[in-house]
Amino acid sequence: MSKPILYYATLSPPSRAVLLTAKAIGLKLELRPINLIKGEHLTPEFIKMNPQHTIPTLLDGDDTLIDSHAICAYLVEKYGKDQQQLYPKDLVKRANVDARLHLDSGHLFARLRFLYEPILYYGSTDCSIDKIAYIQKCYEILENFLKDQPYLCGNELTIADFCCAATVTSVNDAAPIDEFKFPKVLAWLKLLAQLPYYKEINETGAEELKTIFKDKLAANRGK
Ligand SMILES: N[C@@H](CCC(=O)N[C@@H](CS)C(=O)NCC(=O)O)C(=O)O
Repeated sequence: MSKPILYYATLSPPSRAVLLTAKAIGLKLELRPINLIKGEHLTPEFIKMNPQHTIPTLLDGDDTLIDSHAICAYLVEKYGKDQQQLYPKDLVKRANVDARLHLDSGHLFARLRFLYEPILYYGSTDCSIDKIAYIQKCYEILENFLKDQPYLCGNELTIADFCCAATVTSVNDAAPIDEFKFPKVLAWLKLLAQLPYYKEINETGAEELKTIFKDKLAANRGK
């Protein structure tokens, strides 16, 4: 059986969430890098495949899947063997994971985009305190979830941790995580960093994105 094909970029937090999930379940993917700056996601072929023109996009046989959260859930369900706890079968547990995935989609990643995209793509210089504070508001929510548990949905690692952490670690230079206000968020990131594949898959791309963001902001400001 041929491997599922992933259109992705290491700079892209949602792509990294899918890569972390694939690694956690031991699934090999055929990787096809997409350069967003060059507009490789805006070709007629790509838009035909994914009308939302986003990465990650997964091709599995004749099926096309879009959205990192949906893809992570699909991969665990279809290919995870002893790793079903990453997306639990129990309905209540699963609903909690889904809720955290929506937190990433609707709040965390949405706020990262709101800050990053105008600077990366449209020459903006707006790195204003309200955008930063808006992201840090999400850290407050994460801190509350992590109050009595090591992972976002309890004592077990789930795909919600991958999705939220890939976003947070991509924006925590512009929107720093205050160690006094958010100690649990920092402890959670440290815990995830212990995964043997985490550095290679998440950290390198996250650092690269933060550097590009800083350089672009400075260039837009004419520095
Ligand atoms: N909710 C989507 C968001 C994906 C997304 O916005 N990816 C960005 C790269 S990080 C992208 O493809 N942007 C190009 C575009 O929106 O045209 C997911 O989780 O997959």
